[in-house]
Amino acid sequence: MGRVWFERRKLAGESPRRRSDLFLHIYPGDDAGMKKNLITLAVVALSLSAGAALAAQPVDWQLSFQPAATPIMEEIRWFERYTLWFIAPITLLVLALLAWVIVRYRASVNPVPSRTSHNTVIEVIWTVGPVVVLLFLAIPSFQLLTAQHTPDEDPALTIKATGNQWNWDYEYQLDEPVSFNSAMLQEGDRAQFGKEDMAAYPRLLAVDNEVVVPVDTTVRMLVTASDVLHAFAMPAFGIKVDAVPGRVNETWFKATKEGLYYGQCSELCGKDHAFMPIAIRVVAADQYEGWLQTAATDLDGAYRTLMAEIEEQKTEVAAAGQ
Ligand SMILES: [Cu+2]
Repeated sequence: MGRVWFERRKLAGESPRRRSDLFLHIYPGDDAGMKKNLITLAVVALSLSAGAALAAQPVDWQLSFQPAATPIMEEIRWFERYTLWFIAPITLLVLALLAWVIVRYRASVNPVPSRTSHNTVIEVIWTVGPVVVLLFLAIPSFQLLTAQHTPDEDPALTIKATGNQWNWDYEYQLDEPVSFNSAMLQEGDRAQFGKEDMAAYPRLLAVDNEVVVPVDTTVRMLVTASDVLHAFAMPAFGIKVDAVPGRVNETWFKATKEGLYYGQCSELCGKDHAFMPIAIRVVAADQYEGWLQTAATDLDGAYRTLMAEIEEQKTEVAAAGQ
């Protein structure tokens, strides 16, 4: 593979929002209160770490990325942290130099400024230093860029997404193609679709018909548009690609965690741009096969069966855990 730089790191899906909140509220002003808060903190931290695997949608006050659901997104998260190791020290160094110059060379203590205009050593350092830093950033960056355009294996499934004002058409490119439209779930339709759970099917992100894909499978996405520019984006998968009328763009993903993932159109496309979400449900291979077989003739029935299977699975897991 030649991607030696990317020793993949399993990154914990922590939630910055809660972390900063807790930091602000942890010290109540007295020791007894502090102890109580620390216990609460521990309980909250435990429950957060347990829930992190399911977080496949934005959370309030989120500061960082969503937890990764594909190897590419894990690499993106790794690269973001890696670049911070360069950005933070450089910013602090520049800040310190500025402060030093402002204080040490202010007019009142340094009335006669130096007239020095060249210093070879310093000039070599400030040329070579940034070049080295840029090399350290460029090499893993280009490797990540290449990886994003190169699937690990031949895609087992191709899905075409067509952006419309303001919903998406999906077409599974199989011998017997399956195609359907996916639009934002209307509040009044929750009961009809069995999507009353506001946490799993959040307002403005939930859709009527999700894209269903099997887990651990390389999926090719062909992306286009029927009217104006849109963009197909799925943060947890690390993909974002323009949907351009008359042109077919391509991307791919391999989701390694089952779950329901949300994205949004990411190109300003008109008045309802904010109301054409994208939802992808990653399920076990047999669940996907079952859904696909029914979907061609009875789409609603296919979703109902699939959702019932997933519910049953959850109940079994919960029962096994007790
Ligand atoms: Cu759009």
